[in-house]
Amino acid sequence: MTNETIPPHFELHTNDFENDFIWGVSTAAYQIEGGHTIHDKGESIWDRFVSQKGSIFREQHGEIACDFYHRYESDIELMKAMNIPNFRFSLSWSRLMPQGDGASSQAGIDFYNRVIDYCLKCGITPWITIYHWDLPQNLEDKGGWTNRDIIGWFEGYVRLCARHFGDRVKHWMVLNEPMVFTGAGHFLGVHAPGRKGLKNFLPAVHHAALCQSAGGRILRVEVTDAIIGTTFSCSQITPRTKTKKDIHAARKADALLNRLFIEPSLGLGYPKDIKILQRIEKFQRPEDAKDLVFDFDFIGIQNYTREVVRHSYTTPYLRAKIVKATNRNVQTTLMDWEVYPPSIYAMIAKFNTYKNVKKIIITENGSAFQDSIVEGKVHDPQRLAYLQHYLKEVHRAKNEGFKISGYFAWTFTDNFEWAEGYRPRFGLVYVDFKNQKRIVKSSGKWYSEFLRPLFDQASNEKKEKTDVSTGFD
Ligand code: IFM
Repeated sequence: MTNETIPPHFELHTNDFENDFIWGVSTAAYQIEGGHTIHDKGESIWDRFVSQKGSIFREQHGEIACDFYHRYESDIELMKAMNIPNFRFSLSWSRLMPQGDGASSQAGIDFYNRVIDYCLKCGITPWITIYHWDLPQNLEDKGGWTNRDIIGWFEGYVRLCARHFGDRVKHWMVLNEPMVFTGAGHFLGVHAPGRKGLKNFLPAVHHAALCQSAGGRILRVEVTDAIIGTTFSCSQITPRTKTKKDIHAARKADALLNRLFIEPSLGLGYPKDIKILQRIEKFQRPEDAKDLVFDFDFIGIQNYTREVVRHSYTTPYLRAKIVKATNRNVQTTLMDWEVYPPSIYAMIAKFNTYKNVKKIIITENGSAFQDSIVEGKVHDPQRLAYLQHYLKEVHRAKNEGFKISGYFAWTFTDNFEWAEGYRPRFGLVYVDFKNQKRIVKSSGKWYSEFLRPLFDQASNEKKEKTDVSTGFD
């Protein structure tokens, strides 16, 4: 690692954060594992969705993805070589329970046992997300998230995960970004399972919110020393103008994008700012108000950008519309998301205001830019600058005394970016999908150097060596 990639003005070090600040990388099962039909794995909604023509960029799919199923050892070794102390990954429900309920798969359980054990062998702490969007297709066929029975199915799945892995895994997250899998998957139809409209969205929201807390309660009972969180997507919302109409539109977008799932879990109910949300009442039972609540040990927030919002007569239900970043003459990533570092600070500040949020962890943050291999190396100055500038904002929040206690970069290796396929590369490590070769990008090298003091400190403390080592230049 040379200093060439670090701007001279960048003076942040891990010791500027508290000693117990958590650093890591995040991934998700469908995006990296591949092995989609191996052993007795069942079909998931993403396995099905990618096979529907026109759903995914160039008809790409996650059948092989990063082949993490077979390459987990070398990937975890690389993580270790990059001084990354915490690895957040999700479990595939249909790998563990092929039909979603009923019988479990021993091959699936064995796979995650191997991953967990290898992390621990390498001195890396595993952080598990129970559900990152890949519902078993068999459950979808019965209505999936729109069917209230999902609560029972989900509880069975959480119990299985906790009982098999809870002896070694102490850090758990129940759901990944429920707003995205309900919004994109059940309202817009652009993600699996491709359902559309309020009739799907509202019950999916309510059942996901109930599963969020139910999952937390099961983990609390099954893994008594677990640290339990859940994760939310969030973006700073800026009204396009100072007119009343735009400000009102921005408030509604904020309620939908940032508050919809956190507030019921804190006992505040669903945000009242959006009339149509009141229709959730139709799916509510008297006991739900208290069942929606769970005392999470931490809240994971996932921030990438901000949204500028304007009033719009033509947008059904919401009357609010996002002004595309590409129409605003700002720097954007390959996702057409604005690069706007103060957004992460604003989101930490926002979640910090909830009295009952005990700790906040950034469980995802990252960027997709065009990468190319030049003389065997991937130099990615834009991703590096993004990472550094966002980290500065996290540090600002920390300095101001907010309850922020960790940061996970999205993501370790380039992977399958859902409907966008493999085009947007978010990884700190480049993957050549033709031969599965990994190349640590400049941003990954920088993150690794940034984290090195933690690694040195940990090795000094432990005075113990594992037999695993992988070099990268
Ligand atoms: O790739 C996704 C991830 O699965 C969930 N959060 C946002 C990431 C980037 O779009």
